[in-house]
Amino acid sequence: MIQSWRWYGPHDIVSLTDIEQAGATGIVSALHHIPVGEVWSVEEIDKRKRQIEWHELENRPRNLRWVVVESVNIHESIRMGLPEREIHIENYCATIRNLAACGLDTVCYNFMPVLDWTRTDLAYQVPNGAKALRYDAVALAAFDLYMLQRPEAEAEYDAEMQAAAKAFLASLTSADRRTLQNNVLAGLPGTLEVIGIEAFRDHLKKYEDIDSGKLREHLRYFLQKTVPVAEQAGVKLCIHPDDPPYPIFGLPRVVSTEEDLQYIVDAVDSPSNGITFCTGSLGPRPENDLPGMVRRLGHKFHFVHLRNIQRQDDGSFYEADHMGGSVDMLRVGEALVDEVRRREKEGAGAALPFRPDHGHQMLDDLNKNVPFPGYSAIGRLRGLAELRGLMLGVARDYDILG
Ligand code: DNO
Repeated sequence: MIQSWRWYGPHDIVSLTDIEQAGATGIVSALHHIPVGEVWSVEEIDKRKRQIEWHELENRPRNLRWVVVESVNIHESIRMGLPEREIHIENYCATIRNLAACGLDTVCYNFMPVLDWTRTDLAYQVPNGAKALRYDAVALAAFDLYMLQRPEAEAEYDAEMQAAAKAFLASLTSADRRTLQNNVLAGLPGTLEVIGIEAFRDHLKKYEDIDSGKLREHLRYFLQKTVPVAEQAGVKLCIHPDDPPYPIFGLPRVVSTEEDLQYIVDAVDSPSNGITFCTGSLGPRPENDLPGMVRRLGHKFHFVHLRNIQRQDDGSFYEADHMGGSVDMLRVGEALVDEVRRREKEGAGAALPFRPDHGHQMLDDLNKNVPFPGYSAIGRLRGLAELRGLMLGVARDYDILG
């Protein structure tokens, strides 16, 4: 297993030296400055690779390797099944080939319409004073019903939730409302861009006629076109689950359950059609049996995000310590180590990269301005240290982290 760490590029407040000191050897990065849908050129990819792997000042290689591209994002026309998806799929294939030419072989992506991950609170204080990301079902309903004023929303929430949402909204100052809106609409990783409420309404409108059946078809179409290209180039695509793993704002979701994942891997049978297993994204749905998913689908995992969440009574959750919360991380760790052992036996190599997904904002990081929520240094350092210990303890073998 490769201990890896997400790095947003030269503007990240966490430096590559910090990451080396945290004990990671794999870097997860993307060319966030290239607009979604455009081709990543060999030149740009190589430039980032060199930034990561070569210590310019000391003129020596770093002990870091760019192991996963997270993410090459999918153009909205592909999710919507529009005619112009053809050009964007072609561009996606060109990017896959260019990445392969630069020695990159693992590409993560997601298939969430309009927004990437969604939270309502980016500074939720846990009892020890650290800050975490939280999804509050009542706050989301309040935003949906009374700020966004989505026409279909009223029919989707029961009377109790509507009353709670109304009371919650009444408790907010206008500054609180602005913060809530920004938190919900700030879903795109690696950008500081927050779309406005009008633009968001327009995006939602475009999905009026796209239900989960159609979205699945669009995903299958994308896979049928890209997976053969990836296979030929020796690249492994791995889809990231929805976060949270259920529909919000009436938008369809198709990567939320084991059945969804099974559908996806069956859609195109190829080693290049795989999964990014993310415990924090799949965890909010109590019926998702995470250790079981590792046992049944682990052979399709190309990348793993380990993060815990604490489920709360009303459908809310917050990001808990990596070893605390509702996800049984111990059992997940055991199942992952077994999967890696299975690969070793088959001679397939054990190079499965995992990363501590988000971490708490804690200690000195509480005084810093953290541009990318969840991605301060110290909370992830703690997470990685705990996960490293877990894997070593379960495997009873230092080579497991080779
Ligand atoms: C959140 C991440 C997601 C993930 C993308 C994958 O921090 O887990 O942003 O990178 O959804 O495409």
